[in-house]
Amino acid sequence: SKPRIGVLVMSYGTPASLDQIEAYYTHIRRGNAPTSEMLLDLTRRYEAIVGGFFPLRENTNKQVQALEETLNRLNPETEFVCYQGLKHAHPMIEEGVEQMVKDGITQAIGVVLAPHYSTMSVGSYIKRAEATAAEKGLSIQFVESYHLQPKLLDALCIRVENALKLFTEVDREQVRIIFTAHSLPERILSIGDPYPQQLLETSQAIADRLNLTNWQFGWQSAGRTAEPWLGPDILSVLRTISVDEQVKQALVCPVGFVSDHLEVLYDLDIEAQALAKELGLHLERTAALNTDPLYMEALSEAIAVNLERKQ
Ligand code: FEC
Repeated sequence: SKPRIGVLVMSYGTPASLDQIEAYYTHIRRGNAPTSEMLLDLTRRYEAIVGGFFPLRENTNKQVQALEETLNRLNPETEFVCYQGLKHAHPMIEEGVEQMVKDGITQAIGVVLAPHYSTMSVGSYIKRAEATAAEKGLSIQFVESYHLQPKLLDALCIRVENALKLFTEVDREQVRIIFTAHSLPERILSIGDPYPQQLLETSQAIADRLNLTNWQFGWQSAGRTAEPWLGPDILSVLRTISVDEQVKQALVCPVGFVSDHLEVLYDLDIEAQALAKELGLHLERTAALNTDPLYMEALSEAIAVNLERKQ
């Protein structure tokens, strides 16, 4: 029979219902419960996003299912079985690994639904999966990043091209393109974390393929903590380009995210959009990848290459 490989598909996770927001937020804050003010603010943001609460859950479910189908279609000689492992919600990363073991999986690979490696993001997902796998005696390897995977770039380029068509009032050269990703605490720089570099490489690769010259990088969604986070933040970028550079059209392309969720639907579509309106800036954003077949193929190819390398 065919070899069977378990794939641990890891993603951020989102609450299951409004009354779960506090537990979710406490988990993100490593066991420290948020103040009632912080909780109210996060609840308000979830309530404001279009498409109802917590779209990330259904998007992740669909991505995991689509990835399993794609892997099995592209690799008919192997049986791939996908398992979810979420960072801050159930099924947690540890629960995903335990389920694999219960199902008799003996060979596994893990991948995160985020293309860029950082010790604080992908690295921490991997650490948790590795610890449980070691405890249970499961052999597992990981895709650490796939930020230059050709099909990922194809999918992102198509989205930039499509979004540029929304600016009918000017030539596309006049539209400032801002690639964004989730900010992280500045202290990642002192440990030589590859995250900022990988994000710039993805942005540059898209710009090169599409001959874009009018672009820059910005951070978004910095956490509400006392320490400094990587900047400039998208909101200050929008202010600067509008006030100091008289830019009137901008396109934001959140290359660090692969799904419609709070950080896209609130931080960009509501918060950044409100500021753009105030500034008189025509702001658009590229569509999220979600279950784009090209993204699913990019993930499948990154997994296949990693499996070959380790055999
Ligand atoms: O739609 C949803 O329900 C979830 C949206 C969501 C995504 C996401 C992705 C990333 N985060 C990353 C890092 C941090 C660090 C902290 C942090 C805090 C939050 C809070 C919420 C939240 N994150 Fe998140 N993140 C999402 C949601 N994130 C809510 C807490 C409230 C707030 O600050 O707004 C700070 C934690 C701390 O206190 O120490 C650090 C990174 C990503 C992108 C990569 C990935 O998906 O893993 C990095 C989606």
